[in-house]
Amino acid sequence: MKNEKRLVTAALTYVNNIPHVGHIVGCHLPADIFARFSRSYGYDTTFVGGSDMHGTPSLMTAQELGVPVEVLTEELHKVHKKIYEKLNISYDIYSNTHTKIHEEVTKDFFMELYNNGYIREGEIEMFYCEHDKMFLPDRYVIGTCPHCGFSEASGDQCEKCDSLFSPSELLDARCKVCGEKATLKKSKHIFLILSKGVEDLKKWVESKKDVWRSHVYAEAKKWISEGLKDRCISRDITWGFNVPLKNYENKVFYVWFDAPIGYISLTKELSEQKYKDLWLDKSSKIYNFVGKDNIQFHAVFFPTMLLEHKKYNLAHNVVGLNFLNYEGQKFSKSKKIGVFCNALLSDHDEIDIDALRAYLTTIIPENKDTDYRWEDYKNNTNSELVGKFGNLFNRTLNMIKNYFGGTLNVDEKSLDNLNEFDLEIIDALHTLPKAIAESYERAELRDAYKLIMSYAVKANGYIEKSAPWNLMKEEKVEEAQKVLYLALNVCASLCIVASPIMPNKTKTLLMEQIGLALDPTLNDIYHLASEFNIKKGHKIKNVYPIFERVDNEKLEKFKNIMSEPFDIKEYFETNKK
Ligand code: B3M
Ligand code: ZN
Repeated sequence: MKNEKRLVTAALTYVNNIPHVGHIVGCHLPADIFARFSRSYGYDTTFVGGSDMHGTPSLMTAQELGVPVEVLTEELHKVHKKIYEKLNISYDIYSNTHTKIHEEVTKDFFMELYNNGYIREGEIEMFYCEHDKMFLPDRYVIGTCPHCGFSEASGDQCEKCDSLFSPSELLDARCKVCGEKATLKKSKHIFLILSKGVEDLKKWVESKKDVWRSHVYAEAKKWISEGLKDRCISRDITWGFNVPLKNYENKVFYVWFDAPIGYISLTKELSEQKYKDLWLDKSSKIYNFVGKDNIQFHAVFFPTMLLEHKKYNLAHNVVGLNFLNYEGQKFSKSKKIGVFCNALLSDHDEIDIDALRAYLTTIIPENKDTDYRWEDYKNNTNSELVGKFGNLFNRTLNMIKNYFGGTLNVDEKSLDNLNEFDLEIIDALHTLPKAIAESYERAELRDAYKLIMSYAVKANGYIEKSAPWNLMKEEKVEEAQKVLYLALNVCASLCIVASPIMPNKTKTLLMEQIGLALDPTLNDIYHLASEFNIKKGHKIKNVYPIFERVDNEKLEKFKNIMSEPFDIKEYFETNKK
């Protein structure tokens, strides 16, 4: 085991709907692959996640559906949890931000900031609805756009002409809930003073220049150079944690104040010891995986909160991702454009989770926006997973079965007469797992996948060049055994290095087909990927193709079940009955 204790976090997803594939590749999957790799590499790894329960969008959705917001978020939280389980996201805890423990941690965190002088009061002007007796967050206000005259513009932006404006410019403002006139009214709020922590923040960001991806570093620098204005951290809504200050009892914390503190609470909910080891002990390392629109909060806003609070560790790496598009377009629920995850809630034969994970890995938007394309899903399955990866296992195991009744009577020590092809593949076994580990370690998961496939291609090439079928014809039985022995070792090695991406298939291959009593998802196992794991007299178990080809008909079926957006209204109507 390595000494380093690692905390891996994936952004806490809002639960006003269910996730689509963009959320999966935008943080849950890369975080999971990284966490799985970290465990396998011997880091003492903890992976936390949860639902972000608070915020205006959930409250609005609940009101639109006529469901209490507690019920809406709790139900959708369960749905989210099931989907991530189905996708094999290996959270050590998947909880949520509406818990007792999170309320305590948030309030303590706030009081510490307050007592240290980082909180000030201030007044802002907001729309108010006399009828509903409530202040209206931007999304609750509609009116006429001051630029194009569109009559359904919302709070601070117009969907029609794309302009942004300050809410006071909106003409004929109305309350979205009841349609009555909305008027501007002053309201007292609390602000987090960001400027006091800015020098420490600058130093911290500078220290990340070579650690973070360049677009994350650049975004942090941009926010800092624009000057950090104090942030309003209270809201006049009824959903969230109440601000524990006199005269603020009716206000709640801004969702982005409590949500990132959620990482701390989730760790604490998992175990008190882990909370101490990961948040208080300076030697731990935290990795935040976050979508594009969350970068500023993880690289600027939350770190400033932590710096001002002083007690907790800051992230070592903020792994910021970009956006995923769908066949060249933006995901859109209303237009049914995209790949939604509700189909994962029921069993469908068409869905092969590891084939999906593998394809999604190829489109993780690491350095730029990427595109989900069904044709690419099909090609990846057929040419990479079936044609390269699966084929290597299938032919190797089949030849061992057919030529030697499934048993190999050689081992590493009895190898002699190694030719240049043998030496080349042995060299690959010694070096490629290391190169793959380096890609994983940098969270460059697409590269890790590419290297894995090139490793399989190399092994296939080795078999082609060595042609055991000819050796058998020429009665060079020992040589044929040697070739298949080396190939089988590479197969075992591939199971270990590919396990973070395809945990199910690689486990089946290693344990049920190759027949080694070795679970590739175990902790601290990665070093075995560069070793000869097959012993003399080894008997393989079963042989069958591990991936299935996707033809157009199957693709069409899969596409249809995955393109059906989740009907939240129907879901709650059926669930109420
Ligand atoms: N809930 C935004 C989102 O779901 C927000 C992330 C919180 S991370 C602490 O994309
Ligand atoms: Zn109203």
